[in-house]
Amino acid sequence: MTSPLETISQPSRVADADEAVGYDELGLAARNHGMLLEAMRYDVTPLGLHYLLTHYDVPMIDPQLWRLEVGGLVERAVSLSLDDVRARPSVTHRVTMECAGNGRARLVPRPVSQPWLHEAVGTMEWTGTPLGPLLREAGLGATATDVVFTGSDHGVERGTEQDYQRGMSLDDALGDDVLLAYECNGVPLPPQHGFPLRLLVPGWYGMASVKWLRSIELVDAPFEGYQQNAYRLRQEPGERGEGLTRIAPRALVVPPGSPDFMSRRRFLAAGEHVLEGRAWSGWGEVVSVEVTTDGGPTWRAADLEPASGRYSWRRWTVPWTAEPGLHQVSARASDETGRCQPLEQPWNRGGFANTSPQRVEVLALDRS
Ligand SMILES: Nc1nc2c(c(=O)[nH]1)N[C@H]1C(S)=C(S)[C@@H](COP(=O)(O)O)O[C@H]1N2
Ligand SMILES: [Mo]
Repeated sequence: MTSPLETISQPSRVADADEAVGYDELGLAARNHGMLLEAMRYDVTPLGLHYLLTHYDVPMIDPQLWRLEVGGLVERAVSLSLDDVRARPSVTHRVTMECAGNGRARLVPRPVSQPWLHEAVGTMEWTGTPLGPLLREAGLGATATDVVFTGSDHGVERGTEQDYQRGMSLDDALGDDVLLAYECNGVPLPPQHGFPLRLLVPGWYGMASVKWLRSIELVDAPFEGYQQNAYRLRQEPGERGEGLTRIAPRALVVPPGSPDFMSRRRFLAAGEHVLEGRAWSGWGEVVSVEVTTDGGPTWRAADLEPASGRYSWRRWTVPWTAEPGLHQVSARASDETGRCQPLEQPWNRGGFANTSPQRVEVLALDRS
């Protein structure tokens, strides 16, 4: 029997050739805003400029009533108030987070979903308590292999009613830097970023970092729920595909000069400029950024500034003498594991991990 919810829920779909972005995608884009690319000038993305991705509605949570339940295959179930969580040892990590769907709208054909161009990224300082010690205090059951994290938000997606839930292997969840975060950039989490508490998995695509966290459950098999199954690289709908985990390397350019309001194309005075941007990878340190101003034939190595944390982006710069005329600026990153940004992106049905380089058109004007 089909659920009545299927009548209001869109199936997964790839746009027809030349099909324009629809009101459904516009509605998602208006809710889930990106980071303004000029905000890459800040080492830490100011609160409010970080990107946002919320599948359902932002839930309204009373912090007095809220509790975090830790249960399942543990020796003693634990229930914590927000004060209990805040009383635990705290750490702060500067983390670059990116949505796995960043770049989706540039794939051809376009998977119909949140239509990100390049801007689903941000770097904030997240403060919270490490997850591992809390799980160990609850006592890891002998048969526990995996952990399920549940948020307080509720909705339907592709016909499946659900609370937002994600799983991780116990080994990954016990990793050094996995955090239960209650602050970002030094203030309590705002509602849209997961108030009062979220999971934060540094280095991983954003979907792993469950917002509005209310329960942590230890289980004895990998979690196979909706969001686990959705975030996989597939060509065909029925295929198992590879699960998304860490963030693939990417470099972005701070758009130089000034923009046209509508086209976002850029202009500046011909002459000496410094191009700048950011580069990151969830697999290891970024070791090179190459930049082109002629749309690809020639690439030059950019200067990289030191990273300000294991999980945060690196600033890069490169001097540029802009001759009068039209230029195409792009950047690409490689990391210490040998992963690099491909020039041609392999397609996948979910529209994930499209790191094909951003192209910025810049008109240099002769004003001498
Ligand atoms: N509970 C819950 N957690 C969630 C989501 C969600 O919709 N519900 N979206 C995920 C996705 S897909 C991303 S990219 C990040 C975005 O985090 P942000 O909105 O704080 O930038 O949160 C993740 N955690
Ligand atoms: Mo995402």
